[in-house]
Order: sequence, then C-alpha cells, then structure tokens
Amino acid sequence: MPRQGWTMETGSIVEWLKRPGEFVRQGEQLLIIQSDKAANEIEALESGYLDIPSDSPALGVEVPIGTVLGALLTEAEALARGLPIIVADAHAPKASPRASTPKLVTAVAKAGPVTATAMTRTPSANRDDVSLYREMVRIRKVEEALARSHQQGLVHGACHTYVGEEAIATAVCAHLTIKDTIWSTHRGHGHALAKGVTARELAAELFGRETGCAGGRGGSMHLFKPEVGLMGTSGIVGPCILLATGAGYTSALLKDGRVSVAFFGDGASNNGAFHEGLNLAAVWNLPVIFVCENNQYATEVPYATVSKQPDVARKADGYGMPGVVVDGNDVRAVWEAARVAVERAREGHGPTLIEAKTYRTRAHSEGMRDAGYRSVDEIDYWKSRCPIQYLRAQLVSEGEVPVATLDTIDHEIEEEARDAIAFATASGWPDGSTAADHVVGWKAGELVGGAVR
Ligand SMILES: Cc1ncc(C[n+]2csc(CCOP(=O)(O)OP(=O)(O)O)c2C)c(N)n1
Repeated sequence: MPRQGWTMETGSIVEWLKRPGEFVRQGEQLLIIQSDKAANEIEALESGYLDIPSDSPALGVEVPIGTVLGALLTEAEALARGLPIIVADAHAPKASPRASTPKLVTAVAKAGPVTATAMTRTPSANRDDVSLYREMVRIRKVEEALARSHQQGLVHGACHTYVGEEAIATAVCAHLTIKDTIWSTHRGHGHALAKGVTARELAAELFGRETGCAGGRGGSMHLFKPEVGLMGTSGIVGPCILLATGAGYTSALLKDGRVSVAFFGDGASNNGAFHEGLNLAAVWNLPVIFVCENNQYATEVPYATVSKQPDVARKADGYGMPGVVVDGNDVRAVWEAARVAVERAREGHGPTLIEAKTYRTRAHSEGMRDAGYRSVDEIDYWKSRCPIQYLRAQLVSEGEVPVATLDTIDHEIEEEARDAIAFATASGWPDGSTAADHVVGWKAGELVGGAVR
C-alpha cells in the first residue's frame, strides 16, 4: 500500500486494473487505491507478471501503508507460482465513446500564422539541436522520476507533469537570457528546468526539503528562483499572464531590455486575466511573450467545448498583436516562433501570442484517474508524436548527429534524474522555527512579517 501524501496512514484497494498473471509494463496503470483524501491510480514502477496472493487485502478493506498488495514477477517466477500467464492485453480499456480520433495535425498545418508575423521553418545558424534534445530529455526523465516519487509518497501535494509538452518550454527558454523572466502555472516543472533550475533543486522542492528552489516551502506549484528569472509558478489559473505583463511594464519603464514570458494553458484563455493582460501589453507595446500551451483539455474539459474559436492565437487579432499557431510537439517550429517573438519584443515592437498545440500524455495530476474524458487511442496517437522522438528521428535521418551521441545524452540525463532524487531524499527538512519566515500578515492593524533570509 503506497503512501499517497503526507497524512495517509491507511488505504484500501478500490479496483485492480490488471488480472493475476497479466503482463504489466512499467508505467501502466495497475490499480486504484483510496487514501484518506482521494482515489488514486497507481502505476507499475517496473514491468512483470502480476501476482495477487491469496492474503492480499480484499477490495475496500483498509490496511496500513506498506502492506504488500501484490507483486510483479519474472516469467519464470510467474510460471513457478502457477499463474495463468496473460501476455495479450485483451482487457485494455477501449476508446471512450465520447472521444474521437484527433485531427489536430491538419488543423495546425492549415492555421499557420494568423496576423502580421511571417513564420519560417528555416533553421537558424544559432539553433543548437543537440542542446534542445538534451533539455527535452532532461525534462522528460526528471518528470518521470518525480511521478514515480509521487507514487512512493515522497512528493507532498499535487504533481502535474509536463510529459509530452517538453518542446515548448525548451524552445522558448532557449531564447531567453538569465535576466529575462518567466511566469508559470501549476504545470511548471518543465519551465523551471528550462529556465535554469537544477534537477536537484526541483526534486528537493517537491519533496519539501530545505535544499529546494523555494526552500521546500512551495512544492510543485510554487517554484521560485529569481536568480535565473523563474519568478514563480502558481496553482491559480490565469494570473501569470498579468504578472508577466507587469514585468514587461517594468522593463519598458526601466528600458533594461528584458523580456517576460507568460506560460499558460488553454484553460486560462477564457479567464479575465487573459483579456486584461493581452490588451494592456498591446496598448503599451510591452516586451511580453504570451505562450498558450494548448494541450486541448483543462483538466477534463475539452477546449472545443469552451471556445467556438478553435485557435487561441486568433484571439490576438482582437488585441492588435500577432498571434501564431505552432505545432507544440515540434521543437524546431516552436524555436522559430519564439525567435521571432522575442526579437520583436526586444526591438520594442511589443507582445506576441504564441499558441503551441500539444498534448499531455500523463494524467492531469499524478494519481488522478485519466479515463472517461479522452480515449486510449487519442493518448496513444499523441505518444506517437512525442517531441523528443520526433527530434531524434530528424537528427538521425539528417545524418548530423550520431545515434551514439543521443544515447549518451539519454544515459547522462537518466543519471542526473537519479542523482536529483537521491539528493532530495538525503536533504534535510526546513527548520520548524523558520516557518513564519517570508510570511506577512496583519496584526493589530499593522502589517508584520517573519524574517526574510
Ligand atoms: C482561477 C482558477 N480556477 C480554477 C482552478 C482549478 N484548476 C486547476 S488546474 C485547472 C485546469 C487548467 O487547465 P489549463 O489552463 O488548460 O492547463 P493544463 O492543466 O491543461 O496544463 C483548473 C480549472 C484554479 N486552479 N484556478
């Protein structure tokens, strides 16, 4: 019984999603457990044949964390135990009747730029594909390690991963200096890494440790490292748009040449902050890039059901700024769109709205059920459009980068992710006596605050 959150002491099995003897691949959903707070899907941490022993707790029976529920065995072990080995996945969940086959690719290709800015896909001399590859792999592997850690109860609070969307943060941040600022969301791990937060600092923050980028006080949704321009991630949908606009206003007043970037999801695009932020940035010609990561769902709500206009980018026209639709799973395309937008902002020509069409291939948040609102076919389709594999295939087919180089990067990053988890696990907790540091509040009519260290 895995620990799901700090307060959980006991849990019960709601449902096994696999049968005894069935081969389960690492990362597949294995069972649903009920904790003190929620029903969570638990994925297999490794591959193997499922054994549910006769003394495994029955459904609905509450047992302490740490209780053995089942095991994933090798084929020899499974045969020795007399399990009815099942390799074919006949019980795999079928596509939900509501969801349909995605047609997005054509839509993206047709949409193209919608206002003034001419987009080209011509590679720039300055684009470093190997670095882009490395950064995307870093985000992917660190996210997967964090997801596993969440399942083991090491991550406190929610954990929204960026798996499938890596190309966007990677390509946009490739154009930013350390002085440029980014403002992000609940799904901000990838933005933080791409802007310069280390894997160690990120993992430690999610583990609540003092070595985290926010001293272990913020967790997954409150990442903060102004030294590298990460001005904050936030669980409140929308305000990052206003904060980035404010930062753009500061830069315009100070004439310091910085640009600011707001990363946000399609869910924020019907929020009042979107209208206010884009309108003000356009009117005052502010150096801001609005990056809408349209992964097509706000939690379980399809974008098509909340906007008659399928392209968020077309809304830019209403504010008098360029709006660009780009394939968010093509890192080169995003890189080019961001290059034009950042250049425009730095030269004083004002903001741009980039809509990167993409997809998250994991659940909205780790442990949440991911069924009913989208089909397995749809998820598989988008997995096949993995931005990392796409760039890898391009690099290999172009003959510019040897496969061995890419393999080496994969291994180095795997090691980096492992090291980050080990570092976070070994790090200390913040000292309880500092709990009020950085906290302000009203006392007897006066604003008082703890120490700022
Ligand atoms: C102002 C506000 N309203 C509602 C929520 C609840 N909420 C959390 S995540 C989420 C969906 C956000 O979707 P989107 O912006 O598309 O980002 P994604 O999760 O798809 O990356 C919602 C509605 C919130 N956190 N803040």
